[in-house]
Amino acid sequence: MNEKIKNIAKEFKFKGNIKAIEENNQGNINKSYILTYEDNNDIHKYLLQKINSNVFTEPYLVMKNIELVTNHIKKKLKKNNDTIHKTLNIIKTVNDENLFTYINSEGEKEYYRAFDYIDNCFSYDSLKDADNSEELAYQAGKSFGFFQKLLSDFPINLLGETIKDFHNTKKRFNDLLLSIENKVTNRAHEVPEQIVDLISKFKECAVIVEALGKNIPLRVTHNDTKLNNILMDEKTGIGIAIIDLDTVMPGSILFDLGDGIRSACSNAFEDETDPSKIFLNIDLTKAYLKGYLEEMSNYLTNSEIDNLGLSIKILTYELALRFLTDYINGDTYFKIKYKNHNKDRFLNQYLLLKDIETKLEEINDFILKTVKEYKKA
Ligand code: GN1
Ligand code: MG
Repeated sequence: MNEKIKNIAKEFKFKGNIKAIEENNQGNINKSYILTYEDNNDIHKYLLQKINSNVFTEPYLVMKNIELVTNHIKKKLKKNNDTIHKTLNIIKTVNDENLFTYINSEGEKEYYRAFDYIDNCFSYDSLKDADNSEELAYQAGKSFGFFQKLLSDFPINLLGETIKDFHNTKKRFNDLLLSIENKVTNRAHEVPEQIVDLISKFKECAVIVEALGKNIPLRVTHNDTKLNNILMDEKTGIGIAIIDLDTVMPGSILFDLGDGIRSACSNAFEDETDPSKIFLNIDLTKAYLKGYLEEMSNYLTNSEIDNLGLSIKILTYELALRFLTDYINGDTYFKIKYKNHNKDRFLNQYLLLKDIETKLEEINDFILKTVKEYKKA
């Protein structure tokens, strides 16, 4: 058993005796462990995470946001007698704090937090090989729609901005230009045509961030709506919980929809390198939108509806910028598994972006038609 983690676990109000520690390698940012405890004859499972404090420089603010948002969701679920859906439940430290901190042997401060582990669920990294992929895409869209619906009356001024400019396309674009200028590596020379093309798309891709807080309202946004952040019930297949609430912040719900479809409806994993496999699956996209709009049609403003389709393009553009910037900067942000990992991820998102552009008209028509249907309902 990992002795270090076992000792850290003693700092939390977990029930019973520790039986197992299992590392979970899904995320690109934090380190996660699944802990199993035995309490008399009951088994309890917990998720213990080390927060990446290079990325999340204000871990207490992250936890405050999560606490506020999950309390709001819990209250709503209770009021609606909803016993199907769940949300994250923070397990406090023995000192009743949201975080346990300690200084490691290198003198760095480490931050740990814990949640109940939501068991008997599954999640997907990609729907490409799933048998019932359309049903799953529908559930994915519905889950994030439901999440946003529950939070639609949350007082947005209570939330702090934990990562500044997280979905600020203009800032992400400038970061790419800076990385090219700074030349930490010479890697920008490997993809000159793609860079020229990204520059040409900048103006169109800046429209959401330019309208944010004006035409497009600020709302509670998850900001990391990857497919594997939805837990689906093993028996029913229903999406029951949205996890990974670290980036819950004020933003536009368009960020969530765009990022969600980029992630769930791509035909390939984010690091697939075979170009023939990288495209947006239009049937999955429609299924996702159907689920999302079923929940959200009556809560969206006209300016949000008008930009839903475009948001898919913009969020894919943004992630392409981010992977490329990190590649040029020498891979300091995203965890990589091999040398050109960020380059492969970039090229993947770039191809996905090109494909999305060819499908936007069809997507927009579908959105208008579907919103009309549900607005009546
Ligand atoms: C990161 O760690 P993970 O997989 O939840 C990133 C997201 C990216 C994603 C791409 C805080 O999320 O923004 O879309 O990788 N999260 C952060 O795989 O930067
Ligand atoms: Mg995340």
